[in-house]
Amino acid sequence: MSIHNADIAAAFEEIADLLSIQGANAFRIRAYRRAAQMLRSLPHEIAAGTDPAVYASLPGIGADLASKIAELVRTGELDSLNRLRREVPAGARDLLSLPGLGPVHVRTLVSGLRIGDRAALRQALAAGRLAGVRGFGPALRGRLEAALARPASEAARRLPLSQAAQYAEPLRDFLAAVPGVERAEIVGSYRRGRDTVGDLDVLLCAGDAADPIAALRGYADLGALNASGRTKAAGVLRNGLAFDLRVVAAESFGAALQYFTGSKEHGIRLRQIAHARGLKLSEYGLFRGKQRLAGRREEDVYAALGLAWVPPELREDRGEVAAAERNALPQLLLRSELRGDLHVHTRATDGNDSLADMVSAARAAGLSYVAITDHSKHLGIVHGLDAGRLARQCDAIDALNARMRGFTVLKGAEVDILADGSLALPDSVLAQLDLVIVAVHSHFDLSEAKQTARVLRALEHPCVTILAHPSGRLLGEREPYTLDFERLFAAARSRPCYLEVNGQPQRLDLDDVRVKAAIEHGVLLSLASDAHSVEQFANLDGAVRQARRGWARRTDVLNARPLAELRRLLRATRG
Ligand code: DGT
Ligand code: CA
Ligand code: CA
Repeated sequence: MSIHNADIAAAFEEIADLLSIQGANAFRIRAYRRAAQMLRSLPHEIAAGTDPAVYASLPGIGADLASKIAELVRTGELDSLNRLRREVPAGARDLLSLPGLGPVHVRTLVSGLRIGDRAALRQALAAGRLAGVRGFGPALRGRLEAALARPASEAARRLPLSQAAQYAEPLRDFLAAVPGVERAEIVGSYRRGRDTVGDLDVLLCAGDAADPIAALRGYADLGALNASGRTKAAGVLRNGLAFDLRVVAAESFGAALQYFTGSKEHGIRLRQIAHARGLKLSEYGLFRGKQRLAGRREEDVYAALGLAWVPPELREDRGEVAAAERNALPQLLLRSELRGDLHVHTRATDGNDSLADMVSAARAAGLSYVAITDHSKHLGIVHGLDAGRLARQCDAIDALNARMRGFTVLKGAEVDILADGSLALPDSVLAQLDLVIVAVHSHFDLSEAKQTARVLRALEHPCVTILAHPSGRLLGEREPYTLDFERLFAAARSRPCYLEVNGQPQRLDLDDVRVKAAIEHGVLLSLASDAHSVEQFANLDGAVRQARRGWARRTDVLNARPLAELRRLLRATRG
């Protein structure tokens, strides 16, 4: 059996969770979390062999973690994780899956208050025992009450796209290589580039002689398979990800691609248009009576309905069908149109690589400028920069710029928005930077009114350029904080300042719906990798995908502008 990066990351993340419930050393916990984050962002699979030395060369992986990776690759299990699972009661581990509850909360509940499972937590909330307990403000208590009132099935987990990809791509490659299979595509929400996927939908084009479903029975990552005949199957992969599979003939492939890419609502719109023209649209084709008007190619299906071809990212019934009828779909942003990246970390704070290496990697990613935005010194941030260290980093950037042609490094910082909306670095320091990113990294559970007032106050600061990951969500881990986005968009537009689309696989923040709303408010977006290591410039792909789902064009994006224009837009924020 094969171990994917996502499996190793999940194991390390679980170790970190369990260790922090136990109150273990914060440094040790952080090492596991950073390793997990690094593994999730690697563009290639690492499970090549069982020699720990190979893994020790990865950023942030020391001898201990390297031997754990080797053990996982060799045995599929980790002794130390199994031990932790025995030590931490199942009820306490289950509490971690509740929205808004991190390991520190769970430790407070379990060790401090003897609340060891959902039932006990429900009782404690009802009895008002958590009022006044540190970290359990009214917003979090309300969220927990709501979550505990929902039946467990509704909390069924969706997988972040990046994790699904680590299973989807090998599955597609495997099926594409089965003799007689002409095409293999992962369709459904995966093809639409949605931030999370419920299941994978696999579409194959194959003639009668091929039997890909029989071949699939020998697939190493297969958990279970439920097939009915040679054209239809459903199953689960070893990591619990479910899939549906359909095999169709070439003359229907385009229609099936359209049908199973969805969304369901987009498909319904198309069928309404077909119906109005006296036609019938199905996964087999577009028909007038028995005559097939289109079906082989997806473009033909749209064209035969009088529609421009709709990029999969837009197929959510958010106005795209009407736009396709008028031939007025937006010219969606391309990755190749990004000129720079305005949110990047180095090992001066919590990144893995040096300034010089990050700059080389940015150039290699096809960019022509990059802003270095290490963290300000503040509680909870490792080695945050103070004024002195930031000044030295600025000198190093000047020296680099003096040596380079055709590439520019901008000076920036990612500064915490403190609880009251003030910033964690003094104005005199901020004024010397080319740009200032601000972000919420604490006090996630303020009321909507307080959180909104806090963030808006930060944006009023004359040095602030960009609000990073505006909702604060972490997919599968942390809900977005409550914030009045209408007011945020209005404020960003009039100030002006810019809003980030953070491409970290677990953030993808702003989300698609809010990207569209921000653009409609006339707010410019900064698409950012938030790279903490050289590989993570690949996060820009995720930011672009998300922005496309929000209808973003080149002109909506701050860092799609050439440097001179960017500089003008940066100056425009200086109040
Ligand atoms: P997911 O899996 O929750 O992330 O979302 P999807 O969009 O992949 O949904 P899924 O897997 O249930 O179905 C895949 C596609 O198949 C869906 O996007 C459109 C099509 N489809 C499925 N069920 C229906 C249906 O009842 N009516 C129509 N028109 N299309 C459907
Ligand atoms: Ca699906
Ligand atoms: Ca499905």
